[in-house]
Amino acid sequence: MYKTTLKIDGMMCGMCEAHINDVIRKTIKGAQNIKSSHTKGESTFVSEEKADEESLKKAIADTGYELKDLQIEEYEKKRFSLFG
Ligand SMILES: [Cu+2]
Repeated sequence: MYKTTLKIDGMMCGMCEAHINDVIRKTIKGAQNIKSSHTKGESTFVSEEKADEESLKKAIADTGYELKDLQIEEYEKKRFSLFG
């Protein structure tokens, strides 16, 4: 699993956050935990495969925003076991 953090220019309100969340959902297959913040100018999501920067950049630009930075880190899904 990978966690991707996007720096995005142009988000002004909750509607913008929803637009970006939609873009991520449509662009990244199986994206989970999609969250956007217009105050931070940041979106994050988790995915099985490494996110493709070029397709995200294009999809975000097509929606009227600008991808300024993209960081990917390995993400360990928390596992809970009843058997310790
Ligand atoms: Cu807005």
